Amino acid sequence: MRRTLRKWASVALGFSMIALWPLAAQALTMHFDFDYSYTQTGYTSVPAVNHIYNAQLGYGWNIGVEAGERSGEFDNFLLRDFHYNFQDRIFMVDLPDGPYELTLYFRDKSWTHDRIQVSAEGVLKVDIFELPYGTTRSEVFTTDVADGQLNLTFHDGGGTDLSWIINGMDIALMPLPSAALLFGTGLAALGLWRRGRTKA
Ligand SMILES: [Ca+2]
Ligand SMILES: [Ca+2]
Ligand SMILES: [Ca+2]
Repeated sequence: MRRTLRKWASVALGFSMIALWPLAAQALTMHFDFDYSYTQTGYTSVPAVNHIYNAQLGYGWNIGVEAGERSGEFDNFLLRDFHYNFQDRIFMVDLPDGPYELTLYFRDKSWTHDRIQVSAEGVLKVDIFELPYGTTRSEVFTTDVADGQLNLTFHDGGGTDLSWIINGMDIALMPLPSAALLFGTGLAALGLWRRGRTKA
């Protein structure tokens, strides 16, 4: 009786873990292109207009922003255009809680920006003293989401130019020990089940 119970518990655990693992492995990355016009392949467009957050979409700005584009950079749809504003704006993305690695891309072919600051979940993560025109900068940092939503505040901290900019962003859920654990637990449970079957 005990063996039967253990057998079926193992079966249930094994299959639920195996079923859960691919879900845990899915949707671990998101890519946003803050567009004026053209969108980089593999990226989700945050368009020049109609880019306000709504729960159905699951991402967007809290308030409208400006969008800009520089001609002559048609080779790279991510870096040729950008969003910017003179006041603080928050970009929000609904995400499962967890640790995330973010990569933010900054470039303006024609205009130098300075003191671009980005906070994630209220913590300052990016502080670019100067972004000379024609240069590309990528900033990588980690943040923990614990409330179901990533909140990125873009701020210009002064200097000569008074607007922050953002061209693109990659979001990746950091490698989850739990994903490997789930898989391992699933395999172990299946092993137990097979052993139980052999004995029965
Ligand atoms: Ca673009
Ligand atoms: Ca500035
Ligand atoms: Ca949050």
